[in-house]
Amino acid sequence: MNHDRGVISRYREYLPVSEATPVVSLNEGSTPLVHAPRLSEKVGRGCQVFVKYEGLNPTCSFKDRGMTMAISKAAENGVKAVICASTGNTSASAAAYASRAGMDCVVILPAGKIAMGKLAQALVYGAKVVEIDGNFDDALRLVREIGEMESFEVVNSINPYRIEGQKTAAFEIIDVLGEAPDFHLLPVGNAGNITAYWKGYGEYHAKGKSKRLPKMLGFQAAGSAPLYHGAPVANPETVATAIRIGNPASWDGAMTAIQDSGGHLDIVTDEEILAGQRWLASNEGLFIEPASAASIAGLCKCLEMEDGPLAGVEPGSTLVCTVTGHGLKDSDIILQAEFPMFKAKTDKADVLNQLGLS
Ligand code: AN7
Repeated sequence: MNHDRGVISRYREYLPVSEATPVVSLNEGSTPLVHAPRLSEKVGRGCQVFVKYEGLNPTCSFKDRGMTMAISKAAENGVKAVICASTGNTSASAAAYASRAGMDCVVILPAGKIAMGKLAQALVYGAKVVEIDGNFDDALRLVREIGEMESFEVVNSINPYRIEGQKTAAFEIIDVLGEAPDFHLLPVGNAGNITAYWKGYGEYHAKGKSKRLPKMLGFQAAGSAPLYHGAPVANPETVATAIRIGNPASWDGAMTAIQDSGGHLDIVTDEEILAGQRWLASNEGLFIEPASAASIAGLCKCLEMEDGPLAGVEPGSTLVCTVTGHGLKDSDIILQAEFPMFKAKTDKADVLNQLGLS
């Protein structure tokens, strides 16, 4: 049976696939571009903000777009085993698509720094999980070394097929809006996604599918901001474990996207990230993981800046924030925080009393 859904089947003519490529897909992509009325109000001037909700992919992050390409090409090349380093989401996605393709999957993870939901995913999909006493950058270095052995195909974003698949998110946005947004905001970790979006916007523009290119605004966590500081960070730290990365693989791609688009690179603190996460959940009904909230926190920060990239934003502009992963992947971070809860006896009067309604 022909698989008629997923990003390869829908964007085949823009991707390096052929009849000989066995498509390994879990119907990724086609994620909602959700209008955000309260965020739009915050921006003001009749601007419209949309949220590209990538947590609704099959493994609940944007990584599935690139992974369908990487695993399909690996299958075409007769690969039997794949390997990746990960802060969590890449490993969940690689494990799922490898299982679908009947391949072995090894994932190398920084011990104790992976959100529980992501670790559970890698395990249940059947990956061999190796925890190391090091960070993501150490894990990626190991993967590069092991990947030189013929028996493993590396499916980190140093694998160019990953970027190819991920660029389809930009296509979807233009397909829905009928034009590219004026601004595109997203979190930056290993920097593959911002590189991929810029490639996607460029390719659709060249085909005449859009008249303009967006300004790309990238946001790193303040404690893990090598691009912002212009040098690798030896010991990156942030509550947003997905972007706890000190030496991004797609460094040049990210800087090109920001410079060529006339965009902006900035940092957001852990407090701003967590506030952005809660704000989006409690005001727009969208639960996203902390790393994803870097784009929301970044938008809020830019709105406060007097001469930032959104100062004097043209009335009626369109802004898209990519939110990269689902909030349920890291529910611990919510449950550890101090949200008020009520305890009551199994008794109507007491429930109302505890709620202050009696
Ligand atoms: C939710 O899974 O690097 O800048 O190993 O999981 O393309 O790296 C994850 C990255 C943003 C950053 N949001 O994207 C991994 C990994 C979420 C993420 C990013 C990641 P890139």
